[in-house]
Amino acid sequence: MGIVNVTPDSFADGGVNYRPEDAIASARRMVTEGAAIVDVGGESTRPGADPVSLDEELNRIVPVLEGLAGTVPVSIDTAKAEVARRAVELGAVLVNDVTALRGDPELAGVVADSGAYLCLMHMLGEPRTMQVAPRYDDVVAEVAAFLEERLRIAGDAGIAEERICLDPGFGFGKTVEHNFEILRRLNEIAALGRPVLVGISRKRALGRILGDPEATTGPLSASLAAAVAAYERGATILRVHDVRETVEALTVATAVQ
Ligand code: 9MG
Repeated sequence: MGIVNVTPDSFADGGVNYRPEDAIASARRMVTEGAAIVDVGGESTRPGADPVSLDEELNRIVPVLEGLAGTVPVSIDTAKAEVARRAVELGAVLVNDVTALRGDPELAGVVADSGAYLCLMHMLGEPRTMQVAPRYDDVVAEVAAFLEERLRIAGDAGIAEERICLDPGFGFGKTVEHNFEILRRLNEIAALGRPVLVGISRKRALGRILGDPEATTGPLSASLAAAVAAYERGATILRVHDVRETVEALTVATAVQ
């Protein structure tokens, strides 16, 4: 899954896809590099980010989806039902909801009615405050229990389980140690029986494990190591900025397996 942030304020990619023509070109390039799907988002979810209005989010993503015109498999990264509805009309096939259906009460209905796929992600708190002293007794057990519960709630809302993937939410209300504990024990998330999506590409935990306590991003080398580690522990979808390099790393990891 290639990442196309249509935002001016992403730490990880410096807002390179803020202009629609750049976002469209990036999405097309990612698919030629081996992405099965591109995740288009108009609202930053980085730690400390402020929410954006519905109009602003639509203004950012609609021209991109119109420009792609269904030529590329698209995931829409949104927690807003109206954005998801518009995106699905414009050809999006997956709704990537970092709130796991806790943000907008209408979103489950949009997903159920459209037959889109859905990603349910774990987050402790909300982006503005989530990195303020996150605490768990057993982070993996708690994330797994949360995802199981959200899977049940999505099913109750009429979304077929076969269309849902689960995501432990690297960096969303987790310390560096929490993130690495989840990565080490990712097989426990895979044991829930749904495909596991991992988004750790360029995240700050990677920069911090390399020795910079103030890092806000991580380098490509660390992102590739994390992608391979996740793949080896059962991840099936990797949400990444660097598609070509990740496909190459995973090709080698697959050959080893
Ligand atoms: C939008 N977004 C940013 N990070 C993410 C992650 O780790 N997973 C998912 N599903 N979405 C993410």
